[in-house]
Formats: sequence, C-alpha cells, structure tokens
Amino acid sequence: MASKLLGAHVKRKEDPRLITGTSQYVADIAMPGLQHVVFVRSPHAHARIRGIEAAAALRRPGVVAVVTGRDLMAHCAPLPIATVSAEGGGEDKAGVGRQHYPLSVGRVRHVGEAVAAVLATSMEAAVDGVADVQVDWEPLPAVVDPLSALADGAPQLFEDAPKNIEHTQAIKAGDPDAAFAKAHRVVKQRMISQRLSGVPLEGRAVLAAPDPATGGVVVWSTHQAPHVLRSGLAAALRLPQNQIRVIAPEVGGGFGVKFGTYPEDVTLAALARRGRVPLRWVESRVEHMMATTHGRGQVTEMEAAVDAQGRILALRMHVIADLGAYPIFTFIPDLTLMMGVGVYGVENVDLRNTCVFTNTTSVAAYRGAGRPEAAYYLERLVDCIAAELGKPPEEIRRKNFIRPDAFPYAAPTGQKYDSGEYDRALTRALELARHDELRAEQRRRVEGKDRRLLGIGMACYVEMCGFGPYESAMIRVEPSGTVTAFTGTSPHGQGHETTFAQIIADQLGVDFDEVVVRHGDTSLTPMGFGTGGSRSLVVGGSAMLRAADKVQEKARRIAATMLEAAFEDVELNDGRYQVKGMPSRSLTLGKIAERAYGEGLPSGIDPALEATEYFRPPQLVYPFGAHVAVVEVDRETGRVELRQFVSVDDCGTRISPLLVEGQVHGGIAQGVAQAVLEEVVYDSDGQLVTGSLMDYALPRADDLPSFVTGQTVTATPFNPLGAKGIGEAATIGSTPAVVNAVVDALRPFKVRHLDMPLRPERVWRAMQNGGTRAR
Ligand code: MCN
Repeated sequence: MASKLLGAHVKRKEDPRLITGTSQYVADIAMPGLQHVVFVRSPHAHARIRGIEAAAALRRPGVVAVVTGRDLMAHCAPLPIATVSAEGGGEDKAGVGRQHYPLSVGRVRHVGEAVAAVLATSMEAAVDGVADVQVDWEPLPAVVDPLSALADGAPQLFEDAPKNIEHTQAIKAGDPDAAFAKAHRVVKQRMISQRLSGVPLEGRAVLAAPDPATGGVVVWSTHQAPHVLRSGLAAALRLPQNQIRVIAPEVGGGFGVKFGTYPEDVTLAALARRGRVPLRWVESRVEHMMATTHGRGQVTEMEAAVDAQGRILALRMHVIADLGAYPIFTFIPDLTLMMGVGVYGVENVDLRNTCVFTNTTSVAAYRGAGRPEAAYYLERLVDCIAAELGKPPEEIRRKNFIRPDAFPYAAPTGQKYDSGEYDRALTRALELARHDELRAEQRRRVEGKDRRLLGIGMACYVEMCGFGPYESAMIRVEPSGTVTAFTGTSPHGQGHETTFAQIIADQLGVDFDEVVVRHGDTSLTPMGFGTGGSRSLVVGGSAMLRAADKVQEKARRIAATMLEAAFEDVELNDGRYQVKGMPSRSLTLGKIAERAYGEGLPSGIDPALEATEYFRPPQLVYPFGAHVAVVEVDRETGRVELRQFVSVDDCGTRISPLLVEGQVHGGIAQGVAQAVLEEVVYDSDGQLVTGSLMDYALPRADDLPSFVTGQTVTATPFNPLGAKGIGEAATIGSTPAVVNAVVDALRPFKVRHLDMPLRPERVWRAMQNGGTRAR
C-alpha cells in the first residue's frame, strides 16, 4: 500500500547495488574484440609539435595502431571552446583560431594535452606503446597565472584573443561612484579562490562501439549529461544525432567535471566508427589531475563602501578568472558577478570580470561553479568590515540582509530572488552552535594564553539554481500496474531514482518498490540537460510530477468508467482510486492498468497509461542558508582543527530528507577542503606540481567532525514542488565559514585575511608575522 512519501525518510533505491559492488561502470563492460586506448600527452605547457614518430610503438606486440591528430582530422571536426551555455544550449561563440582537434595538431597549450592515441589489444600494451612514441617538441614560453597572462608581452595562447582575454563582463547598477565618494569607510580586500580538482571516485572513462543498427556509434561514457554529449559528438563526428547513442551507466561521482565534450570522447567515437572495432579508454588518476577540467581559479579585488553603522552602501568587485587553455564553459565567472550581492540589500554595484586563457588545464564547473567564489569574497569582506568597525560579524550581516518582506526581490545584479528569510537561518545556526557560550570560551582561552585558540566563523549564502532550458520525464504504467519512469537528468550519486520514485508513488498510488526509474541512455530517455547546477529536482522533478499528474488523470478517467461514476467523483485516496466518500468502490492502479492495456476501454479513451512532460522553469530559484564553523588553531604549529560545524540550509520543500542530508554532508566536506586542504599548483613553467593524490590533499574522514545540520523551509512559488536545489548549497556556505573562523581565531595576532588553503605553515607564519605580512 502506498503511503505519503513526499518528505519521508526513505532509504536510497540505489544503495544495495552500490554497496554490494554489483553495479556496472564503464570499465566493467565486457565486449568481444575490445581494444584499449591510451593517450600520448604533452609534457610541455606550451609547445609546437614538429613530428610524431610511431614506428617503435607499432613494433610492440599487441599495439594495433598509433593515431595522430593529423590522422584523425579527416574523421572529425575541431572542438569548439565553450560548447555549453548556462542554459544548457549551444553557445559556441569561439573564433576558428580557438578551436582545437581532439588530438591536437601543430601546437599544445597545456601539460597533459593529448596528441596521439595508441590502440592495443591490452591496456598494458597500449601503455608501453605510448612510452615508445617519440614526439619532436619545440617548447614555447608558457604563461601560467592569469595576471601574468594579461601583462604586455606575455605569451599568447590564441592569435584572436589579445592579452589572452577570452571575454569580460560587467554589471553596474545604481551610483557606486557616488556611494564610494561619501562612504564613512572603504573596506578593501584582495582574495583568491584557488584552483581545485574534482576528483570523483570514478575517473572519466569512455567505451565506443560501432552500432550496426544505424551505421553510427554507441558511446558509454561516465558523464553527467548524455544528451548534451550526444549533441557534441554528433557535431564533432558530423553524424545525425539518431546515429549516436550515449549511455551513462553507473557514474561514480562527477562534481561538475564530467560535462561537455572531451577530446577523449570524440577520439574514441571517431576511431571506433572508422575501424569498426570497440575501443575503451579509462582515465588514470594522474591523467585526471591534468586532463580533466579544474574548478575555481579566480583572483578578486573586493571593495565595500560602508557607513558608520556598517551598512554596505556600494560594492566593487573585479574578478580575474583563469580559464586554462580550452574551457568547456566560459560563463562561470559571470555567475560570480550575478551572485555578487549575496544575501545583502546593496543597491549600488560595480562588478566586473576578466576571463583569461593560460597554459594550464581548462577551468570549468566544479560543485557550485561561480557561486561559491562570490559567497567567499562577500562573506570574507563582511568579516573585514566587522573587524574594521569593531562590531560583531553577525551584527553587520543583520544590518544588511534583504528583509523577508522584500521578496520577490529584484537584485541589482539582475537576479530575481524568489523567496528568502536570511536572518532566520543565521539565528538558527548561531543557536545550534551555542554561539554565546563559544564566545565566552574564546575569551577564556585568550586570557589564559591557551595553546589552542578558538575561532568562530559564520557565513550566509544564497545561490542561484534550477537552470533550464527545460527537463523531461516520461512515465509508463506497465500492464501489470508497476511503473517505469524515464528522466532526462542523469544522476551520478545524487539518488534521483529514489526521489523520483517517491514523487511517482504518491501521485499514482503505487508502491515505492514497484517504481523503476531509468536514466542515462539517449535512446530511452527524452531530451534532457543532465545533472548539474542543482537543477535535477527543481526542473526534472517538476517534469516528473507533471507527467505523474497526467497519468493519474487518465487513470482516474479509466477508473470512472470501470466504477460507473463521474470522472470528477473519482479520487486517489491512500493508494486506491475510489468514488469520493465510498472506499468500498475503489480500484488499484494494477486493475486500471489491466483495463488500459486490455479489452473494454470505452471508445473515447486511448489505450495505455503513459505520459511525457517537459518542465520549463519560469525563472531560477535561490536556496540559502547560514553556516557556522568552530576551529581550534594550535599556536605552536599553525594546525587548524575543525571542532564543530553547523549548517542551516533552506532548499524549500525537501522531498527526500535523507538524501538532502547526504548532499549537505558531502557539500560541507568539499567546502571545508577548499578552505584548509585542496589546491592545484603549477610551477612557473606550467608543470603540474599536484599531479597525483600524493600531492593533492583530499579530506579524509578524520579531518572532519560530525556535522550538525539544521534547516528552515521557505518554499519557492516557481515550481509545483516548492523545492529549491541542495546539491551545491553546502559547498557554498562552508568555505567562507571556515576561513572566517580561522581568521577570527588569529585576531590576537591582528591577522586580517589569509588566502586558502589554510595549511599549518601559512597559519603559523601569519602568527609569527603578527599579522602584518599575512597574505
Ligand atoms: N533533493 C530533495 N529536496 C530538495 C532538493 C533536492 O529531496 N529540495 C534531492 C534530489 O532529489 C536529489 C538531491 O537531493 O536526489 C540533489 O538534488 P539537486 O539539488 O536537484 O541537485 P542535482 O541532483 O541536480 O545534483 C547536482 C549537484 C551538483 S551541481 C554537483 S557538482 C554534485 C551534487 O549535486 N555532485 C555530486 N551532488 C553530488 N553528490 C554526489 N554523490 N556526487 C557528486 O558528484
């Protein structure tokens, strides 16, 4: 019997197969005649390819072919830069000079760029074959950091991008110059949101096989958006879309980096089709660090004009964003500007960005994509304002919050915030953290010259999510009354099978266990834009709800004929379709399905019980929250220990509270890791210093305390579920909360700001310098 499942704590449908290892990832797929592909990659950040010599590799037993960029050119088009816009559609504004072939021809622009592919009968033979390929390189001067890339005389990545500028963007509103002129004080800070790597458990992987049915190709790819990849492959291979089938089987995480059309996807699809042979490439972790897109990578000047009470009269922001060499997305630094006022009612703004090519791995989406950067800058700046004015940080926040009665709120950044109650979230978070007691303990420790300093940091955030342009759902009641649903989203850890089954079970009166949700196959699912930007429930879940409503309506119509009642008198009640007020005259969905697919339907009703719906969101939605971090900093070593973490997140109506909780936990872990651990580092020649997990510091369980997670619920009016996204939210609030906490702990040393990651050495040096030279 179906129960009320929306909002219920149900266990994830996905977990039994995941925890018993019975799932199938791309690397698990067996196929007769499969050949293995390994790539020859550039050891230089910038170089010309004078020639590629493959004879030695071809002599190796098992090596079948060595394919260079020139060989591949005839079989595919060059890849455009920025193939996907924020709305999911094609952007493709790149000039010809900025396109590159999947196996680069003539020139490379970052370490790890693929220039040839070795095909072999085993992975081992392919790896050995790669070592045998001789590339005649002519190294060129490289430019690695975006500020140097902007300087006169810097090496140029693309002839049609002077000063290496890919694009600039500006948002100006009100009269910021006048506000700065009359300000009581101008508070400035330069900040860095350092480059990060996504590091999902499963790296990227592609298997491509010729499709005899269509003459095209089937591509299994660990990807967040199979339909988007299909469009990209169709363009690159110059094939009709219906000759390409993309399947994303089990996907072991993505965090934003499994998006777009990667060179490896195109290379394998083109070569499998050309050679009529199935090919697989499985990324190594070292390849992941240098050839899978990175995230963040911004340097920002922030400036606030404030009055004597701490009200922010105007904001200036200039973001210099590192895009790397071949960005898949270029709009992410624009999202930073769009969230430039955060939760504050600032009317005068002058926000700009300069997006710059460098000889590094491309920078694209990483959990939060542009919004964590904005929240970090703003929430750090608010703490700087509080410190300069000698006021508590919560007081400055409360003075500046957008008031609850101001919603819907038209922000000067052009965003239309749907609903919010920011002070409620902050108040709840401070209560949960026992803020007053913590402040008393902090004072005691300073007075007692305790070795471990206590720091309390808070951050408030709002983010934009639920990107369109639309999402799809198809629901089919099978003749037996069980339900199969198809979604255009493509989860990679989020648990959509569970949430969507909850929606369907309630709307159709079917048992949760009798619902199967399918995804990740372009030949089965309706067109969709995949999973990213915390859009899946808001957009895909709304499509699912609509499709379920449509099926329910038809089921009621059929039930009415079977129960000899008027359609208006039939309702779904506790899992049964019944005549209102007469529980004895009722039917199960199974009985109705039997009729829908069998004999006896009246002439006015078509057979079958299924519906396909697309939901186009009228606008974005804006989840928000407040986080509090409590840290202990060792005066002797500079080591930061996160003692307590409280989050209060508001994602409107929660459909699967357990899954939301999981998303919050994962988000906090990633946000904390940016604050204290993770950083992709290049040396000045563009060599990747953090090229493996020996050098790139991921968080471990013992780096994190148990989190305290609270919530407020402010529904959005802009989708039928009242839901907002949660997939990225906690990543956004946690980073500034932790940095604010560490800087708060270091107040006795007059430290004003520290750049992330807050490694012990950096913190220790700041204490030695008395804060004067703190970075
Ligand atoms: N949910 C809910 N009620 C809400 C909001 C969401 O029950 N009000 C549920 C959803 O049904 C879904 C989950 O919470 O199961 C997250 O939903 P949503 O906020 O819609 O986000 P998406 O599903 O679109 O996921 C994308 C988001 C992003 S952008 C990144 S990056 C990310 C993330 O989710 N990467 C992840 N979470 C991840 N989780 C895992 N395990 N692995 C990743 O790579």
